[in-house]
Amino acid sequence: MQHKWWHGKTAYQIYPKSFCDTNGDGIGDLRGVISKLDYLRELGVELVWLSPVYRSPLADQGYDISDYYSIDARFGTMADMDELIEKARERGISIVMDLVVNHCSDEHEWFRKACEDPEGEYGQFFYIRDWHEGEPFPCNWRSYFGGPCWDLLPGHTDKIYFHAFHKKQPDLNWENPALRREIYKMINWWLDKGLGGFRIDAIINIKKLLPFCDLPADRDDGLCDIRAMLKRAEGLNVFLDEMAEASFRKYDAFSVGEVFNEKTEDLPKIIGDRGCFSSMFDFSEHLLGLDRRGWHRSRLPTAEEYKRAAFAAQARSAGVGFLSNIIENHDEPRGVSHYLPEGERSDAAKKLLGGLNFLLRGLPFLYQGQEIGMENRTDWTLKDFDDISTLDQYKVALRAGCTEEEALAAVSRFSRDNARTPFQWDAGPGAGFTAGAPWLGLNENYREINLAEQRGREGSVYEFYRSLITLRKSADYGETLVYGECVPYLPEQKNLMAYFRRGEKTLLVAGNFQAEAQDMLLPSPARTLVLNNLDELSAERDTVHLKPWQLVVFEL
Ligand code: TEU
Ligand code: CA
Repeated sequence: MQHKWWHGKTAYQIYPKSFCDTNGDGIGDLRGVISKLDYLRELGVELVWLSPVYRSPLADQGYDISDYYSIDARFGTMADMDELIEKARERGISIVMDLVVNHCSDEHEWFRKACEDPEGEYGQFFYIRDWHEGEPFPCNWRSYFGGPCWDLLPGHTDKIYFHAFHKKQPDLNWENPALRREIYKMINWWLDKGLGGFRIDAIINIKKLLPFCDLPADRDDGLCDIRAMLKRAEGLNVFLDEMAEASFRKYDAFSVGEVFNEKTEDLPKIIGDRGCFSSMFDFSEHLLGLDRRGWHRSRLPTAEEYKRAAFAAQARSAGVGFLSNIIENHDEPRGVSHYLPEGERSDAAKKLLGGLNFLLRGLPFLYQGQEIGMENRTDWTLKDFDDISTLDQYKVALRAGCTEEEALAAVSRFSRDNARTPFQWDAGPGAGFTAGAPWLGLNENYREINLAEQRGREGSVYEFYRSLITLRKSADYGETLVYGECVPYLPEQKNLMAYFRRGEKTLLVAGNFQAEAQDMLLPSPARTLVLNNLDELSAERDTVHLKPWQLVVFEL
């Protein structure tokens, strides 16, 4: 495998709106990110992905861009962005931005011009169709945020436009080479400013099954999940390869795709040495327990399911390329609340989950707050939520016959807002996030779970993550942890998640993923105990007595 500049790095996702507010308006901003660069360097991360800060009406928290070439005033200015890129570089940190090009905002000038002249040049930047009251839409696909993917073109009664997400996020027509050229020009403008690369948003949606057609309905609304269409759409890689050739490859830029439901045979084209992206996120664990009919029918995954999904993803990508491994992001509930059972979210269990994911082969991607073990809020009321996806799922649950309490319980478990509560810097007012009123309510446990309490405290979740990052960069084990193959060990042993990392050295990572103790037979004598999430270890000859939620790493 060709060695790349980013391979040995640990990545960190910042959701700027909830990271650090420096002007008291309750909204995190770029100056807040700049003020925390020394913190990020101390943690040891070297790739920082910023969720969108471009000009936007924030209908979908910035994933609805109205100007790709400017920074939204709520986050700061372009001068702040340039300063952030520069000061990050001085600390050995590359900034990665979010590339949201399946759609733009309905307030983007392209869309405004399309509404003025649907037959004109900019009308071709979107999917606009003639339509008359009472006629069926060109297809019965359901938006990710609920309802049909079609809405009236603003200012018209006989034209409609397509949106896979919210109606304020009109899909861009990637079949149009003029649109694609505009996108590549914008990417290169940002790369010329010194970005390290991009995270590519929702990119599987850019290739539609055309001409538009109905697919079998999967609910009583007569619509079907849009992902049923994506399975049938062919040719995505033609666009992705053209984009990579016109931009990323020219700059040796890092690119990580948000790719769901990919076909295994397509992996080499996506993340192989000649693939269109440097990496793609492994979402297989997140998809466990999810029911397409809605969050009210979805459940939390078990440890065994988690283990099998992780090992399957490792097997699929072995010898092909690098996955980016996560336990959470801005679209998911907090990992420790999702993968650890109620009542078992101790520091030991949080370190076990984080370590088992971090030490897999691939790029470790931490999400802000993961390093201090932030959890889901447990006191949501309906009016607390901001997220459009959550509010849609609440309605879906009610329509399916849930009571208001049942619907609220369902969305509280899966809401994206769980990951968007403000970062908990300290136990002071506003958790050190803001001097004002936060745009989204704090998790009240910030008095117990915050960085200030954990920094420098032996055995804290924060210090454990620092040791993981240090280990991955160490002279002794770095090569093995970055490039070594990942091979399951005793996969049949229930709730034991153990795997070898075989490179220059041989490491055995072993996690007791349950609340009961269990023994593990060593495959060969352990030369060194490299890591332990507890401050003790009981073993004799070839047997290790693992305590509940104990994670150990041996050099064999
Ligand atoms: O998400 C793409 C996406 O399809 C899934 O994350 C999921 O369907 C969505 O989160 C609804 O639950 C990306 C961004 O990560 C997400 O924040 C945006 O809302 C979405 O694209 C639209 O840009
Ligand atoms: Ca602010």
